Amino acid sequence: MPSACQHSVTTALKELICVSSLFPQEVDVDGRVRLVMESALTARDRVGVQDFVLLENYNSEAAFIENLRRRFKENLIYTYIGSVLVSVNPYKELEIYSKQQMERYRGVSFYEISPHIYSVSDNTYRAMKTSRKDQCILISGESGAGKTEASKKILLYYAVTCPTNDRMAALGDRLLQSNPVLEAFGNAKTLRNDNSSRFGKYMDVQFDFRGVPVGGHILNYLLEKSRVVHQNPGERNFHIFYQLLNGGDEMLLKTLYLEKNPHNYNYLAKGNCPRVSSINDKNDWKVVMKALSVIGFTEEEVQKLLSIISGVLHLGNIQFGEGEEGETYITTETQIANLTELLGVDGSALTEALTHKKLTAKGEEMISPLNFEQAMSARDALAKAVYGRTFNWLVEKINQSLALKEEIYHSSKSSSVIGLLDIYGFEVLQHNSFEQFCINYCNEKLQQLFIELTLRSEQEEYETEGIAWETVQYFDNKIICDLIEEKHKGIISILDEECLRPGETGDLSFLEKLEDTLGGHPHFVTHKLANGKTRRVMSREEFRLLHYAGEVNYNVKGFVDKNNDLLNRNLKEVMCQSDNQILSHCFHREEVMDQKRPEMAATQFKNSLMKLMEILMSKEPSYVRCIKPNDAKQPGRFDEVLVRHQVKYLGLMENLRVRRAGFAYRRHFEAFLQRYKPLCPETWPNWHGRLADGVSTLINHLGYKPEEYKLGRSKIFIRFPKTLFTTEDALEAKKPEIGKYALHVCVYT
Ligand code: AD9
Ligand code: MG
Repeated sequence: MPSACQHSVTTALKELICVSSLFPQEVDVDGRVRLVMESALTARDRVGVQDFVLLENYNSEAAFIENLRRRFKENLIYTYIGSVLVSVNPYKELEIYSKQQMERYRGVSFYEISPHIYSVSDNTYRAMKTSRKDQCILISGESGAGKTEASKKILLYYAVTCPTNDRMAALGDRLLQSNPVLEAFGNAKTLRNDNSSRFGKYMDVQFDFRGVPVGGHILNYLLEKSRVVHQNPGERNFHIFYQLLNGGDEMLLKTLYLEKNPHNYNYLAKGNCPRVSSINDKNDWKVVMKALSVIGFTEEEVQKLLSIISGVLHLGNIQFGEGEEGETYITTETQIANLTELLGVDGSALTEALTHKKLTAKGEEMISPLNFEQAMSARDALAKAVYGRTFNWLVEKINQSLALKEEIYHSSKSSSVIGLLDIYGFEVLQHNSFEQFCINYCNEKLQQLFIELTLRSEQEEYETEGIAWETVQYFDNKIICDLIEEKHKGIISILDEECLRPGETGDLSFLEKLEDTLGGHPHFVTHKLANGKTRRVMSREEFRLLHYAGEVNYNVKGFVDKNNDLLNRNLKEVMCQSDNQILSHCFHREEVMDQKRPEMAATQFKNSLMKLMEILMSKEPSYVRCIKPNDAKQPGRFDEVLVRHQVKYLGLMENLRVRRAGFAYRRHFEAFLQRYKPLCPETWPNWHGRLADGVSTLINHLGYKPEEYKLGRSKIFIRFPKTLFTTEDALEAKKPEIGKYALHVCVYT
């Protein structure tokens, strides 16, 4: 297998001609290349084309879907649109991820080999090494489409195939082991996906100049904390709770005052779904415990962590009673005793803080009793805060373990990174709330980035270069991003305003403000019709957003509270004094003293997404577009309606049209001339005139036909790879005359 450096530029170019080859070279389940004895045409009929660019009828959505379907039936889940990888979730284990498979893809270009997530991984890695530019791989698709699996496969590919040394060997392990830990605490079974990511994750893998992985860093985004206290029917809380109850030995459970049965815990009983056939909690527990130790968590830290996790379960079992005068009291004293120990807090202070609120008015502190409802929500708010902050602590600890060590940092100034983005996918549930609103907003932003970086930038380049071009129409979802995030009049601003200056009816007055400001917006709908009548099919508590990926009705109930994300001050005070080090790290004294209101949840999320977009924009992107073939999570089922919908909203047809209508190569005049000037007596050894004239002289001499190329203002655009390939061959033939000189000039500028 050729390595990256052995792989000459000429070979790389030759690979590209495979794009126009119709012979579908495929890998069977054993990893062997299928040398089928059937004609290329019949083989193609069966397995489709491996790059949609090759579709004869590339404008037809039906042909696109049929190609996906044929390949899916043959277990060929990957297909390209140029360099974008489309992946269909097989919902079964395919034997295409072995170490031998990794070796096949190592150092081999896209076009030389069948499509695979390893090919994207490898090409990204080589691009980083040769260009020294930071890269990122953006994985998108709806919930259950296979994003997390794809990101794990990419990481594994790097851990296995990248060069390493003794000092760095452990880093690969730690990078890999961060996944089971974060999944245990941040993933859960939903109706859409048994292992649904309930947080967004962006991971940078840092490489030194030799391509050795030397560090990593994770950014996490908005964990769906509400799941800690509530789950919809058929859904579960975060995996870790069930892993602990199923996997923890008797002794451990005893010290945590836990019983094995999840039904005994209010926070686990709501979804009525303690077991999931595809999940083995007991085994996963072992995996997570091992992973924690590989990452470097001490035994004491693990024990504190588990105390917190069980503390959350005990919090959920706290019950309140109502006295004759409406005062609230706790009826479950044992829980308080357990919590005192597990959370390391003062029992009576906790009891007081769960039933009373501390206020400061005109410099004076006042204590006011909470009613039953308020006490319940104070308890739930505490459980969410404890869990959410512990999750952030986990990420922080993992980051410390992956951090680029100081001395390596200084010796590898030229290090580059590959960023992997795996977020929660677009989600439409029966009942959509604040969490779905944030998740779907995040997906809008990602789609916007895709448009910016592929569709728009490609077309804009033709425009700036003055290349005649038939514009491909696509839906630009900027209008929806603006609707959500615009200052003063976007949904998030209006929600913040409602939190700061609440109306009488809370969530409903938020909805009224939305209607007042956004009524009439083409992507915003409520039950009110323009003529003053009522839209029957919509509840009075809902607003509908017409997202790029489909319509979603959001119920406003809980929006204000969730955006406020407040925790009573006296509860914070209790937690600050905890002698559990994780908790005292998570709850700071300054926070209690600080009277300034922290940013609200949606605004915080918006700002973190803005930063993420900046990070991603500064890197060279590669795309993996994941598709979910059916809603039943079953292998072999390809639901055309569902797939068509995804193909539509992911903009895959537009992506293909832009790609097809475009030019395979573009080069700055200078780079082109520098490389190919030996092929023309007038440009060799040096051309002294204008660069554009030099290029014209050169290609006239080479006999390029007008339909094969276009000259822009600073670049030459070549339509077919074949043209360049022929030119490369001519250069190769000249080699004895000119020496290796020219071949060192990179053609990929
Ligand atoms: V969500 O937005 O986090 O809810 P994802 O991440 O897109 O979603 P995930 O990767 O978790 O989906 O995939 C869902 C399930 O599909 C996995 O648990 C696997 O059972 C299955 N899957 C996905 N990709 C593959 C694959 N390449 N091979 C086999 C797969 N199974
Ligand atoms: Mg996921």
